[in-house]
Parts: sequence; C-alpha cells; structure tokens
Amino acid sequence: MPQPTMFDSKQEELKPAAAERQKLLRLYEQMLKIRVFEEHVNELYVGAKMPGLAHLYIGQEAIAVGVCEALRGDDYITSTHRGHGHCLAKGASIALMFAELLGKEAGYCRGKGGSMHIADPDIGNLGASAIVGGGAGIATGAAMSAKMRGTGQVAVCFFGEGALGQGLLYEVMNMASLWKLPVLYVCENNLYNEYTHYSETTAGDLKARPMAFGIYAEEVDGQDVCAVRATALRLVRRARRGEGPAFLICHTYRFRGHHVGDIDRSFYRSEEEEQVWTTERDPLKLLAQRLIDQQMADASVFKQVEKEVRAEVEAGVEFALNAPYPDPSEVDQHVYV
Ligand SMILES: Cc1ncc(C[n+]2csc(CCOP(=O)(O)OP(=O)(O)O)c2C)c(N)n1
Repeated sequence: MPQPTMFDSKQEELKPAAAERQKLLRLYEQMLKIRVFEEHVNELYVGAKMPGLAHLYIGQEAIAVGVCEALRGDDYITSTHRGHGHCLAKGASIALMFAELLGKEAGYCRGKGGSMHIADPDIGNLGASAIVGGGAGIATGAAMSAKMRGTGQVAVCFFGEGALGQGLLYEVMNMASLWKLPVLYVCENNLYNEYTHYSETTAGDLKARPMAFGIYAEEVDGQDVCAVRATALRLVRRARRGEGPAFLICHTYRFRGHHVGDIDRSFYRSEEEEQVWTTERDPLKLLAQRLIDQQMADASVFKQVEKEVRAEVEAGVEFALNAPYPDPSEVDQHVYV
C-alpha cells in the first residue's frame, strides 16, 4: 500500500486553495524552525555552553525542507557536517538534538557524537557525517537495500559541492546508474568549500558529472522552497517507479560562516555579496512574500507562527540545558575503542 508523503497525509480533506495555503505555511514553519534552531545553536556556542563547533544551515533551509516534504516518512536520508536542517526537516526531536549538541545523555548519540553525527534510524535519518562525501555510499547502499526488499523506499543523499571532489561519489553513482537504484543525489552548491570559492576547486560543468554516468540531472533555485519541493517530488516519484537515480543541483548560499567561529569572512568573500543574498535571496522572506502576494497570509499570521516556533525551540534548549551529562563510567561505551 503506497504511503503518502509527509505533507499529503495532512491535507487529504482540504479544498484546493486551503490545501495550498496550508502547504505553504507548513513549508514556512519548517524553514523557520531550522532558522531559529540554528540561531540558538550560535548563541549556545557564543555563550560557551556548547562544546565543539557547529556548521549552521542558515540560508539553505529551503533545500532540506523542500526535499524532505517530498519524501515518505520511511524514506532514507544521509546528511553532512552542515546537517541540523536535514535532521529537523526529516522530523528529528528538537530537544534530543540540543541534548546531543550539549553533550547530554538524552542526546541522539548519548552526548558522544555532537553536531556532526546525529542519526535517527526510526525516522529514516541514516546519519550525518563529518567526512565530506561520506554519506554517498550509505545512501546508495540504502537505496540498493530498498530495491532488493521491494519496499518502494527512496534514499536521498545531501551533500555540498565540496563532495564533488570525492572519489566515492563517482563509484556509487556508477553502480546506482547501472542498477537503477532509487537514490536522489542532492548537491547543495552554496558557492564555498570552507574558505575557497567552488570555481577554484571544481572543474567543468557540475551537471556533466552525473550525466557522464547516464544519471538524469536537473538544477533548481535552492532559495525557492516551492521549486525545490516540486522538483524533488518529480525526481522521487521517478525513482520510486524504478526509473533510477537522479542528481539535483540546488543553487544556494550559506548566510553565516563555514562554522560558528568563522566570523571574519572578508578574506574570502565580500560583505556586498552576503548583503545581496541575505536581503534579496532569503528563502523565508521569498516564501513570506509569495504568501502575502497571494493574499494567503499577513503579518499577524507570521507573528503567530514565529511565536509557536520560538516556544518549541526554546523548550528544547531548556530541556537540554537541564539534562544530565552521561556518567563518566560510560566513556568507552557506544563508541569504537
Ligand atoms: C574527506 C574530507 N576532507 C576534508 C574535510 C575538511 N572539510 C570539512 S568541511 C569542508 C568543506 C566542505 O564544503 P562543501 O562540501 O561544499 O559543504 P559546505 O561546508 O559548503 O556545506 C572540508 C574541506 C573533511 N571533513 N572531509
């Protein structure tokens, strides 16, 4: 019995205009949740309450949300070092994520993984990876497993354009194409690999790479959540029908530094460039404007959504701050030693 996507299941009974409004508001809320979550991560870091680093997803929210809203609950994703947005969009618990970030026992990895290792197999999240391109083998393997088991599940592999320099990606794309595996490779081109513009690290046309393996490829405006969702829906349905893998290049920008400590960015990109993206290409502002133009929402609606989202995120932070650390006797448990 085919399962509905994460969104379809909630809009069955609504009239088209109301369903459309509800769909857009849900996309907005999901993106805002990521934005507010990440702002709190930054605050926790600056306030010396979070050990280690984190790579914020602010600016790229439309990609995780647009893609995950096109998935079924039992579909798989793999994520990256910049992975909080993917986790949240797939349905992770805010409280357990914060607990993990703060090293608390209640966290997803009992506080031993931190920002870059969050996984939640119960919701199909096979995990973030600090190894650039590291998710490619896992997602492709999951797609192969789904195909062999005949479950109709699809696997999505999120990665930054920096992963285009990793050999593993080409090995698995070759297999995925030959065996028509239900996998979607989502390349989030935010223009920079750490502090280097991608044009200095990645030769040729990005799309030509998957196409060399006979993989269907498309590009999309990664700041337009509706476009991302619509494109992902088509590619996911195609994979589910057995038509094989696809590769989606999303054009985007990270609004903050490579990681929370990267605050002086003038040596590798200009303030003007950041200004243009944050004022003109903010995925939240773009969707809010669309809702206003279509007279589906006004300022009071956004205020209410924001109030609810902030309350949910703040409750998660509170939970994590008050949660206990793991007992020191557990230091060598649940880890490879
Ligand atoms: C195999 C490997 N090489 C190098 C690194 C160091 N490193 C961490 S993030 C990063 C840049 C990644 O850029 P991209 O994949 O475009 O993702 P973004 O940070 O832009 O989201 C690098 C080189 C790493 N983690 N893994």
